Amino acid sequence: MSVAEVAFVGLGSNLGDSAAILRGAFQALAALPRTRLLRASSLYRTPAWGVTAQPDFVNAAAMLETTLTPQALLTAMLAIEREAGRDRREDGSDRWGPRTLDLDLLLYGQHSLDEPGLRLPHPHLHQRAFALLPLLEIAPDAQIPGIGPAREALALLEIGDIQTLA
Ligand code: PH2
Ligand code: MG
Ligand code: MG
Repeated sequence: MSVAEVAFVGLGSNLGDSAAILRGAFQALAALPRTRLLRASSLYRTPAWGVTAQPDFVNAAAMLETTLTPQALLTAMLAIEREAGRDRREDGSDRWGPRTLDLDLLLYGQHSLDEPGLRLPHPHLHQRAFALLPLLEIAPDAQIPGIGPAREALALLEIGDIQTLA
């Protein structure tokens, strides 16, 4: 039996009823084996980052305690994405495009990992206000391995027009 770790998952959606999809995703994360949902952030409306010519996203973050390995947790997250109707193209050409549900493993304890399909901490976390803002809501002292305090990473960014959903 592996030790329990605290992991953070970033949730995002910009296709369909994104708020309802994210609420369903929190429930699905809470129902994972060997996993407890410790905290769920508010939902945030955020302008698309990267490929900007697409609808606004709804983003959020979840704090989990889990004894799943990061690989097993990621596999379970991909199944939740599929359940929510996420249709990944074989060639990955929709990687930055609109999606019903995107679950990203942001942090897994203080582990660093570089495997195909699984990099920890999430390689873009420190550059993305849409991920850092919900993360800091539920974990104000979060540390990003190799980077530093999440709070300091956010302070370097342009937050832009991010709003909490009522
Ligand atoms: N996800 C992306 C690319 N751009 N922008 C926002 N605001 N929110 C996201 O979740 C997001 C994005 C790739 O996964
Ligand atoms: Mg993503
Ligand atoms: Mg993803």
